[in-house]
Amino acid sequence: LISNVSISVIVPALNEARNLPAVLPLIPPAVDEVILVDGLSTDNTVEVARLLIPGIRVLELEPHGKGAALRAGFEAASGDITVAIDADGSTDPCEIPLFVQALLDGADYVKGSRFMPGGGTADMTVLRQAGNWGFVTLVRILFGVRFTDMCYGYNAFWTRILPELRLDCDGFEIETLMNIRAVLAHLKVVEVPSYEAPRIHGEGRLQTFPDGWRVLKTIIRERANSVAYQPAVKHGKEAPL
Ligand SMILES: Nc1nc2c(ncn2[C@@H]2O[C@H](COP(=O)(O)OP(=O)(O)O)[C@@H](O)[C@H]2O)c(=O)[nH]1
Ligand SMILES: [Mg+2]
Repeated sequence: LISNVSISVIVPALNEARNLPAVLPLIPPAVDEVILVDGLSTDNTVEVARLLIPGIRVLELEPHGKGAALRAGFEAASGDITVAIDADGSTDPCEIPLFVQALLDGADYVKGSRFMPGGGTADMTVLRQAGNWGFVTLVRILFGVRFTDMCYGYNAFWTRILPELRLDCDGFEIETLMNIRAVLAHLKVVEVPSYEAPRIHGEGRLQTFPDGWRVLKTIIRERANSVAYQPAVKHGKEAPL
Protein backbone atom coordinates (compact mmCIF):
# COMPACT_ATOMS: atom_id res chain seq x y z
CA LEU A 1 0.00 0.00 0.00
CA ILE A 2 2.59 2.54 1.09
CA SER A 3 5.37 2.58 -1.47
CA ASN A 4 9.00 3.54 -1.32
CA VAL A 5 8.62 6.82 0.53
CA SER A 6 9.67 7.19 4.17
CA ILE A 7 7.14 8.37 6.71
CA SER A 8 7.63 10.23 10.01
CA VAL A 9 4.81 10.44 12.53
CA ILE A 10 4.89 13.26 15.09
CA VAL A 11 3.07 12.74 18.40
CA PRO A 12 2.91 15.72 20.79
CA ALA A 13 2.22 14.44 24.28
CA LEU A 14 1.73 16.07 27.64
CA ASN A 15 0.84 13.58 30.38
CA GLU A 16 -0.64 10.99 28.03
CA ALA A 17 0.82 7.80 29.57
CA ARG A 18 -2.60 6.21 29.97
CA ASN A 19 -3.59 6.99 26.37
CA LEU A 20 -0.45 5.99 24.49
CA PRO A 21 -1.18 2.22 24.71
CA ALA A 22 -4.29 2.87 22.59
CA VAL A 23 -2.37 4.99 20.07
CA LEU A 24 1.24 3.98 19.42
CA PRO A 25 0.59 0.25 18.72
CA LEU A 26 -1.88 1.23 15.98
CA ILE A 27 0.73 3.11 13.95
CA PRO A 28 1.16 1.07 10.74
CA PRO A 29 4.45 -0.85 10.44
CA ALA A 30 5.18 0.98 7.18
CA VAL A 31 5.94 4.11 9.23
CA ASP A 32 9.70 4.60 9.42
CA GLU A 33 10.02 7.04 12.31
CA VAL A 34 7.85 7.97 15.29
CA ILE A 35 8.80 11.14 17.17
CA LEU A 36 7.22 11.74 20.56
CA VAL A 37 7.43 15.40 21.53
CA ASP A 38 7.08 15.24 25.28
CA GLY A 39 6.25 18.39 27.21
CA LEU A 40 8.21 17.30 30.29
CA SER A 41 5.27 15.13 31.34
CA THR A 42 5.00 14.43 35.05
CA ASP A 43 3.49 10.99 34.48
CA ASN A 44 5.49 8.22 32.80
CA THR A 45 4.62 9.23 29.23
CA VAL A 46 8.17 8.71 27.98
CA GLU A 47 8.66 5.33 29.68
CA VAL A 48 5.36 4.03 28.33
CA ALA A 49 6.20 5.30 24.84
CA ARG A 50 9.59 3.54 24.92
CA LEU A 51 7.96 0.31 26.10
CA LEU A 52 5.43 0.44 23.27
CA ILE A 53 7.92 1.44 20.54
CA PRO A 54 11.50 0.68 21.61
CA GLY A 55 12.94 2.67 18.71
CA ILE A 56 10.80 5.76 19.28
CA ARG A 57 12.58 9.12 19.10
CA VAL A 58 11.82 11.36 22.05
CA LEU A 59 12.17 15.14 22.10
CA GLU A 60 11.86 16.85 25.46
CA LEU A 61 10.45 20.35 25.40
CA GLU A 62 9.00 22.73 27.98
CA PRO A 63 5.18 22.58 27.71
CA HIS A 64 4.84 25.85 25.79
CA GLY A 65 1.84 24.55 23.86
CA LYS A 66 0.91 22.12 21.13
CA GLY A 67 2.17 24.42 18.38
CA ALA A 68 5.64 24.63 19.88
CA ALA A 69 5.69 20.84 20.30
CA LEU A 70 4.59 20.19 16.71
CA ARG A 71 7.12 22.65 15.30
CA ALA A 72 9.95 20.90 17.14
CA GLY A 73 8.74 17.52 15.91
CA PHE A 74 8.38 18.73 12.32
CA GLU A 75 11.92 20.17 12.35
CA ALA A 76 13.27 16.84 13.57
CA ALA A 77 11.39 14.69 11.04
CA SER A 78 13.61 12.84 8.59
CA GLY A 79 10.95 11.11 6.48
CA ASP A 80 9.77 12.20 3.04
CA ILE A 81 6.30 12.52 4.54
CA THR A 82 5.39 14.00 7.92
CA VAL A 83 2.13 13.10 9.68
CA ALA A 84 0.86 14.77 12.86
CA ILE A 85 -1.41 12.85 15.22
CA ASP A 86 -2.58 13.36 18.81
CA ALA A 87 -1.59 11.21 21.77
CA ASP A 88 -4.98 11.15 23.49
CA GLY A 89 -6.76 8.59 21.32
CA SER A 90 -8.73 11.13 19.28
CA THR A 91 -6.90 10.56 16.00
CA ASP A 92 -6.80 6.99 14.68
CA PRO A 93 -3.34 5.98 13.39
CA CYS A 94 -5.06 3.41 11.15
CA GLU A 95 -6.07 6.34 8.94
CA ILE A 96 -2.44 7.23 8.20
CA PRO A 97 -2.45 5.31 4.86
CA LEU A 98 -5.35 7.48 3.68
CA PHE A 99 -3.32 10.64 4.27
CA VAL A 100 -0.23 9.13 2.67
CA GLN A 101 -2.17 7.98 -0.37
CA ALA A 102 -3.52 11.49 -0.94
CA LEU A 103 0.07 12.80 -0.87
CA LEU A 104 1.18 10.09 -3.29
CA ASP A 105 -1.75 11.04 -5.51
CA GLY A 106 -0.40 14.56 -5.89
CA ALA A 107 -1.31 16.63 -2.84
CA ASP A 108 1.38 18.72 -1.14
CA TYR A 109 -0.57 19.05 2.10
CA VAL A 110 -3.39 16.81 3.36
CA LYS A 111 -5.74 17.90 6.10
CA GLY A 112 -8.10 15.60 7.94
CA SER A 113 -11.72 16.70 7.96
CA ARG A 114 -14.34 15.68 10.48
CA PHE A 115 -17.04 17.50 8.54
CA MET A 116 -16.90 16.02 5.07
CA PRO A 117 -18.77 12.85 4.05
CA GLY A 118 -17.14 9.90 5.78
CA GLY A 119 -15.73 11.99 8.62
CA GLY A 120 -17.08 12.64 12.09
CA THR A 121 -16.34 13.63 15.65
CA ALA A 122 -17.32 12.44 19.10
CA ASP A 123 -14.86 14.78 20.82
CA MET A 124 -16.38 18.25 20.28
CA THR A 125 -19.04 20.08 22.23
CA VAL A 126 -21.76 21.82 20.23
CA LEU A 127 -20.12 25.13 21.14
CA ARG A 128 -16.76 24.03 19.72
CA GLN A 129 -18.41 22.68 16.59
CA ALA A 130 -20.10 26.06 16.13
CA GLY A 131 -16.79 27.87 16.66
CA ASN A 132 -14.97 25.60 14.25
CA TRP A 133 -17.74 26.10 11.68
CA GLY A 134 -17.40 29.86 12.09
CA PHE A 135 -13.64 29.69 11.55
CA VAL A 136 -14.04 27.44 8.50
CA THR A 137 -16.58 29.84 7.04
CA LEU A 138 -14.36 32.85 7.72
CA VAL A 139 -11.35 31.19 6.09
CA ARG A 140 -13.47 30.16 3.11
CA ILE A 141 -14.56 33.76 2.63
CA LEU A 142 -11.21 35.44 3.30
CA PHE A 143 -9.01 33.00 1.39
CA GLY A 144 -11.38 31.64 -1.26
CA VAL A 145 -10.96 27.98 -0.32
CA ARG A 146 -13.45 25.16 0.10
CA PHE A 147 -12.25 23.68 3.38
CA THR A 148 -14.72 21.83 5.59
CA ASP A 149 -12.63 21.75 8.80
CA MET A 150 -10.04 24.00 10.43
CA CYS A 151 -8.94 23.24 14.00
CA TYR A 152 -8.17 19.54 13.68
CA GLY A 153 -4.97 17.83 14.77
CA TYR A 154 -4.68 15.26 11.99
CA ASN A 155 -2.64 16.59 9.04
CA ALA A 156 0.14 15.36 6.76
CA PHE A 157 2.52 16.90 4.23
CA TRP A 158 5.60 16.28 2.14
CA THR A 159 8.39 17.21 4.55
CA ARG A 160 10.07 19.33 1.87
CA ILE A 161 7.23 21.90 2.03
CA LEU A 162 7.74 22.57 5.77
CA PRO A 163 9.88 25.71 5.19
CA GLU A 164 7.08 27.16 3.05
CA LEU A 165 4.70 27.03 6.04
CA ARG A 166 7.05 29.28 8.10
CA LEU A 167 5.37 28.02 11.27
CA ASP A 168 5.82 30.47 14.11
CA CYS A 169 3.10 29.96 16.72
CA ASP A 170 3.04 28.00 19.95
CA GLY A 171 -0.58 27.22 20.79
CA PHE A 172 -3.60 25.35 19.52
CA GLU A 173 -3.86 27.80 16.59
CA ILE A 174 -1.07 25.82 14.93
CA GLU A 175 -3.36 23.79 12.65
CA THR A 176 -5.24 26.88 11.51
CA LEU A 177 -1.89 28.52 10.73
CA MET A 178 -0.67 25.46 8.83
CA ASN A 179 -3.85 25.29 6.77
CA ILE A 180 -3.78 28.97 5.84
CA ARG A 181 -0.05 29.10 5.13
CA ALA A 182 -0.39 26.08 2.85
CA VAL A 183 -2.96 28.03 0.86
CA LEU A 184 -0.84 31.20 0.81
CA ALA A 185 2.14 29.15 -0.41
CA HIS A 186 -0.03 27.97 -3.34
CA LEU A 187 0.36 24.35 -2.29
CA LYS A 188 -2.06 21.69 -3.44
CA VAL A 189 -4.21 21.13 -0.34
CA VAL A 190 -6.51 18.10 -0.17
CA GLU A 191 -8.94 17.09 2.56
CA VAL A 192 -9.53 13.47 3.56
CA PRO A 193 -12.37 12.32 5.83
CA SER A 194 -11.35 11.49 9.38
CA TYR A 195 -13.16 10.29 12.46
CA GLU A 196 -12.24 11.94 15.76
CA ALA A 197 -12.87 9.72 18.78
CA PRO A 198 -13.26 11.07 22.29
CA ARG A 199 -10.09 11.58 24.34
CA ILE A 200 -9.74 8.30 26.30
CA HIS A 201 -8.31 9.39 29.66
CA GLY A 202 -7.71 12.76 31.28
CA GLU A 203 -8.78 16.19 30.14
CA GLY A 204 -7.93 18.13 27.00
CA ARG A 205 -5.88 21.27 27.44
CA LEU A 206 -7.73 23.34 24.86
CA GLN A 207 -9.77 26.14 26.41
CA THR A 208 -12.64 27.08 24.15
CA PHE A 209 -12.57 30.86 24.49
CA PRO A 210 -8.88 31.75 24.95
CA ASP A 211 -7.81 29.31 22.25
CA GLY A 212 -10.70 30.22 19.97
CA TRP A 213 -9.61 33.85 20.27
CA ARG A 214 -6.06 32.89 19.26
CA VAL A 215 -7.44 31.06 16.21
CA LEU A 216 -9.54 34.08 15.22
CA LYS A 217 -6.56 36.44 15.60
CA THR A 218 -4.46 34.09 13.49
CA ILE A 219 -7.00 34.06 10.65
CA ILE A 220 -7.35 37.85 10.61
CA ARG A 221 -3.60 38.48 10.90
CA GLU A 222 -2.81 36.04 8.09
CA ARG A 223 -5.36 37.72 5.85
CA ALA A 224 -4.01 41.21 6.64
CA ASN A 225 -0.42 40.12 6.08
CA SER A 226 -1.24 38.34 2.85
CA VAL A 227 -2.69 41.56 1.49
CA ALA A 228 0.28 43.59 2.71
CA TYR A 229 2.70 41.18 1.02
CA GLN A 230 1.04 41.47 -2.39
CA PRO A 231 3.07 43.72 -4.67
CA ALA A 232 1.04 46.81 -5.51
CA VAL A 233 -0.59 46.58 -8.93
CA LYS A 234 1.36 48.81 -11.27
CA HIS A 235 -0.47 51.06 -13.66
CA GLY A 236 1.05 52.73 -16.68
CA LYS A 237 4.55 52.11 -17.92
CA GLU A 238 6.93 49.71 -16.25
CA ALA A 239 10.06 51.42 -15.03
CA PRO A 240 12.97 50.47 -17.31
CA LEU A 241 15.40 48.02 -15.72
N1 LIG B 1 4.50 18.32 24.10
C1 LIG B 1 3.33 18.96 24.29
N2 LIG B 1 2.17 18.38 23.88
C2 LIG B 1 1.01 19.06 24.08
C3 LIG B 1 0.97 20.35 24.69
N3 LIG B 1 -0.33 20.75 24.74
C4 LIG B 1 -1.06 19.76 24.20
N4 LIG B 1 -0.27 18.72 23.80
C5 LIG B 1 -0.68 17.48 23.14
O1 LIG B 1 -1.39 17.85 21.95
C6 LIG B 1 -2.45 16.92 21.69
C7 LIG B 1 -3.78 17.66 21.62
O2 LIG B 1 -4.05 18.25 22.88
P1 LIG B 1 -5.46 18.10 23.62
O3 LIG B 1 -5.27 18.59 25.01
O4 LIG B 1 -6.01 16.74 23.45
O5 LIG B 1 -6.31 19.15 22.83
P2 LIG B 1 -7.88 19.13 22.56
O6 LIG B 1 -8.26 17.75 22.12
O7 LIG B 1 -8.01 20.14 21.45
O8 LIG B 1 -8.51 19.54 23.84
C8 LIG B 1 -2.39 15.89 22.82
O9 LIG B 1 -1.66 14.76 22.38
C9 LIG B 1 -1.65 16.63 23.92
O10 LIG B 1 -0.98 15.76 24.80
C10 LIG B 1 2.23 20.94 25.11
O11 LIG B 1 2.31 22.05 25.64
N5 LIG B 1 3.37 20.20 24.87
MG1 LIG C 1 -7.60 15.98 22.28
